[in-house]
Amino acid sequence: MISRGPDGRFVERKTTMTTKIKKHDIPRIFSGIQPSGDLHLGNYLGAMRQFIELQDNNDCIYCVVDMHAITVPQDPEALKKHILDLAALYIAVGIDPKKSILFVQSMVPGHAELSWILTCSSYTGELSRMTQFKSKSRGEESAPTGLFCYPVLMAADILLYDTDQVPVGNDQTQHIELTRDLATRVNNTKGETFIVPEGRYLKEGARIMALDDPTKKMSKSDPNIHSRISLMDPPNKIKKTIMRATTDSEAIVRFDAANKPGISNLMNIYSVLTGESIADIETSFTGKGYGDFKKELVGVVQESLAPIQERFNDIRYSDELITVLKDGAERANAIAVPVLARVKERFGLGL
Ligand code: ATP
Ligand code: LTN
Repeated sequence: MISRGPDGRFVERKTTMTTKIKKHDIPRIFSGIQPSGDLHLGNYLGAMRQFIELQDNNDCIYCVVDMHAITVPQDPEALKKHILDLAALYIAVGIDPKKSILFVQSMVPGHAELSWILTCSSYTGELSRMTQFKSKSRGEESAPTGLFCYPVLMAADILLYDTDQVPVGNDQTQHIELTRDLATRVNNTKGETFIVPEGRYLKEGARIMALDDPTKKMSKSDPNIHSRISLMDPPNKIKKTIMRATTDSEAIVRFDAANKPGISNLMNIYSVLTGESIADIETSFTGKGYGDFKKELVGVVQESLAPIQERFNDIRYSDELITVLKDGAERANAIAVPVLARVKERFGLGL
């Protein structure tokens, strides 16, 4: 039955569909990262470390979201390389394919199918309010439709697996809210169809800032390579980037994110990688200058990244990586197919 809702929009009132969706005994986690270039310390400390911790007590699904990557122009060969690089890095940092499902988005057709169905439940108004879309399309009269629909594809990724929780950075809050809105809207109009997922936001301390300018976040798209430390950076690049990192003129190793953002960011990185508290770091560097602290940090970062790089080199060109991704796609597909069948049934699609 179709009638107007309180806001004047046409809404379809709930029909007779009442099947309950079974709650999971173990929370299901889904997250994705775009294969859009070298991953950096921010991605690792902010997002991937949480993915690894979650593996032990949850049912985790991690994805290389290659279809999101083509919302901006991509060279096909470079994209293929970045997909395999990212998959190998997931494993190198500690995602265990025996514990978690690791797969490439475009290998499971349900993402694109569900994305279209959700597109038909979304409004241009809500999509044009997305800040990521606004910033990526700024100044252009006509923006790529893929960029506009990006958050609907992200909602499809999440809802396709009956996901309970989505670990992401705070920059993704609006996309998670849209996902929840779309799920609730479909549930209200078609009967219970989706689990409404929760965002699981990374702690504030997990935000790593750019090393050349600590007022902006470390980012893979920054043109200055000394703004970030990539996970595959060689030891000399790590040294160069840290030694030239922007600090202040006080030269006292003290944490004060508002007034001393540069040194505070470096102390944060040191603390997360070593497990030492900020207070202990301040104590052990009392009377020492920034040069001493930076030299220590160079060693800490080099030692932390060496095993990741070694594991990456072992797996990146191996048959094992391909086997893991094929197996991951099969396991993901086995979860996605019945969810998509449920959605199609609710929408009256097919026979
Ligand atoms: P871009 O700079 O091209 O937008 P990005 O480096 O921000 O990319 P994404 O692929 O958008 O990386 O993000 C992957 C994950 O890493 C997300 O969960 C995001 O919140 C997290 N992340 C990205 N940058 C940082 C950072 N500087 N500190 C902490 N977490 C981060
Ligand atoms: N938009 C996210 C990447 C992403 C994602 C997802 C994250 C695509 N699909 C599903 C969590 C769940 C980003 O830019 N970080």
